[in-house]
Amino acid sequence: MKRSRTLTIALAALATTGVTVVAVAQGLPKLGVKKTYKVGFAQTESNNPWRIAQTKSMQEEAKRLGWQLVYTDAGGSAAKQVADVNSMIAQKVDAIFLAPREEKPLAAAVKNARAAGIPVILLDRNVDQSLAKAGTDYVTFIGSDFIQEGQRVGTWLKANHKGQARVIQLLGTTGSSPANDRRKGFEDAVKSDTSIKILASQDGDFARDKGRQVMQTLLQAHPDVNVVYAHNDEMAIGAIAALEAAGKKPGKDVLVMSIDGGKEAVQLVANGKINYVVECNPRFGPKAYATLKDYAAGKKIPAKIINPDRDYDAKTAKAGLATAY
Ligand code: GYE
Repeated sequence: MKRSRTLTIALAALATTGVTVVAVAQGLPKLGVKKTYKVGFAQTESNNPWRIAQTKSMQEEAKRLGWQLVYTDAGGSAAKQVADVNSMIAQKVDAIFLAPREEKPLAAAVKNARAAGIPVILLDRNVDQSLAKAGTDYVTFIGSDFIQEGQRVGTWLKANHKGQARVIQLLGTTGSSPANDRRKGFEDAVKSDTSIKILASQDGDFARDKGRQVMQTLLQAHPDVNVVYAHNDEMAIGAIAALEAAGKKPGKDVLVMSIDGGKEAVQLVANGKINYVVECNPRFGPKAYATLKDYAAGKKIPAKIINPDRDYDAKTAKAGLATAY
């Protein structure tokens, strides 16, 4: 390693005092080119088809490549996911793929891995950009543009609602990047339209039954709701159950919009109970490992790699069903 003259003098001076000097890494940990790798995938939870499809894609591609995959499931706990990453570090994996449950707590896990010399690639969710940065703390983020997803829902609503739109927004997990960004994109898109009013926005944790419960409660406070925007399919499906239990017709009395585009939701679009879905593709495997290989080969990796996403409405849902995950 080439050191500056000043640094060499400073190190020599410190050595005489008996202080041990640990070199602090600048930039990302290196990764050598190898035939196979042992990599970690720290999943956030497995309670919905989106997560299951993502895990399957990561496992299948590792198998196809002949790589060893250390898989953990944090079961919906950010603290467990931090511990999972630490255990991967202890097992000396070559690299870590992380789907960070929440933006802030998982930034610390990214930094732990970096300090241990293990490169991290973020999958599907991001970390707080003021705490950890692409190109320094982690290699890149691979996933959808969540702000754009929210904007697409807002734009669709502006073009398709009739009269006054009274919206209930079911938010994804508090502190997660898709919840923050899907809200921002949507609210920015509808802000200028005075015929759209957001009655309430509440956390449904990206989960079906939580979405149902939250919708049931909000329906009592806002019986005049005529639009539901759910940050994922699961909460939309939960909301549909609550609407039907209250005697309303989802898709007709109440417009329903969501994000993800799983088969069940796309089928509901075809059946007319959901009006509009923006896809968020969970099939990360091939792109994730190809990106790691590029990184090992010394190629320049962009700070973000954005997946292209389709959308589904009454006209396109049937045709899209076959390829929806
Ligand atoms: O929409 C949801 C999942 O982070 C993009 O998390 C992902 C979201 C996805 O649990 O269904």
